[in-house]
Amino acid sequence: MALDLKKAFVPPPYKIKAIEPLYTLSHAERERAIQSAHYNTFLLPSSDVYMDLLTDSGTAAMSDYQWAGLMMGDEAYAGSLNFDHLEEAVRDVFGYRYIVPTHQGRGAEHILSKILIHSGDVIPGNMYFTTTKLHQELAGGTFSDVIIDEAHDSLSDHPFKGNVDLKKCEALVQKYTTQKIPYINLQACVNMAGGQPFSLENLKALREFSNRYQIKIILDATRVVENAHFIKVREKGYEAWPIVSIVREICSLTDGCFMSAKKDALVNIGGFLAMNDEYFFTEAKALVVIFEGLHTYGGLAGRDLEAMARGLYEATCDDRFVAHRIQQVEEFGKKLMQRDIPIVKPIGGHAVFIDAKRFLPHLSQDLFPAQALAAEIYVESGIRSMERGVVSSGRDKITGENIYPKLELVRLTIPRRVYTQEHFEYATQAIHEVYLRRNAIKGLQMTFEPKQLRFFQAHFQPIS
Ligand code: PM9
Repeated sequence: MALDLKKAFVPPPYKIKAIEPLYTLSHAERERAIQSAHYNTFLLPSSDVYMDLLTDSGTAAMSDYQWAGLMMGDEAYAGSLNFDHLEEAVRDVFGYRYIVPTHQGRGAEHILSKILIHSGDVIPGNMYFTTTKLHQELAGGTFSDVIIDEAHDSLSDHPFKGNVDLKKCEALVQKYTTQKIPYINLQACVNMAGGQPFSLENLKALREFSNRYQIKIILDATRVVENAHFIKVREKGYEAWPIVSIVREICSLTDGCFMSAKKDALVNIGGFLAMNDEYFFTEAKALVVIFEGLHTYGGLAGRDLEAMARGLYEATCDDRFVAHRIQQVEEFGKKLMQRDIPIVKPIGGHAVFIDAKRFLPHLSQDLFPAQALAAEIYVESGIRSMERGVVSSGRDKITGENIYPKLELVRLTIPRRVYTQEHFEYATQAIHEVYLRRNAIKGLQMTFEPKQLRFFQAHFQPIS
């Protein structure tokens, strides 16, 4: 039976071979646990968590084929066979000529930023991502948001909220000149916007723009497979294209990419930079050896490279994988909507995002409503989620003031191939319980703030 991904219910293209037991703390124990974690879900021990929706990063269940690949690790310091496999996979799936492995995505961001960004540069991007923006700033650059306005509106159901607004790019060129814009950072399935894709039509227009001004496009390929799926089901003309061909088409319109392989490449650790330009490759090889490891392992074990190579093929060569994954996320989002829980629309690729401003309208943003809501959901259910709002946005690097983003969200992130519909039924009921008592939820104040990426380690306490 040919699979019509637009119409068909896509059953899981896998079955469960090994399980990991989950434990449940009592309500009183969870109250104590979140207090000890300073109301920051990142600081909870995972043994205190029933269902972990903190992130889809490094949390996928690997296949038996990937686990078997671990036994094939060639742990030679130099020239590991597994590097050849990874290089071949990246060439096959993405089409870039050169690859430099890194321990994870931010290792690649670090090297990329050091090579391409000079002090005073401006880097346009379709919404910021926390680690990406920080590396741009550490290299002396400034991020500038060029995503379409709809992306900042949780109620807009634009099908491609990850699109770049070319007028915003043009304005940057006029203001700063092309000399100050080393590249455009194009993120697939924009994380902070709710996992929203860009369209190929938009990318083609961006390519014309960047050709005209001789500005590179660097793809953040972390969730490019999910973006390709949305193109397949939402953009006219691509319905019959295999996912792998759409991924290739996306990559062919860019000059290189960085990837956190911990997401769409289905591994627990890993990342890479890939490009066609030999000079860029040579520079990246020179830096990776300083910060990550030799250019044929980049801080990873041979077995990690093998799992990554196999994961890249698995994620892209059977269209049912990503179709089922996105369907699972969508069904969860629909269940929440049926119970009137306000979420970002359209439902994204890797997560369902609760709109904390609409969930807790009585809390102003300086009381960290999304942080407070994530803590409440944990206490109610043992489900761990994550704040994606004012805490994640951090402070303006010049004024030092808090940045108040339009989107104040709690991210319920779905690990790949890990949870079943019953888990999501449980999560829906639990979040509904929190919704019913939402008016009694109090805000938080921050009691400890790390200098960088504060959301990971900040401390909070309830306001009295
Ligand atoms: N993303 C996530 O949970 C993990 C860190 S933030 C909690 O969403 C994009 C689009 C990402 C991303 C990580 C990175 C960095 C780059 N781009 O975490 O260093 O979503 O592998 O990748 C996380 P690494």
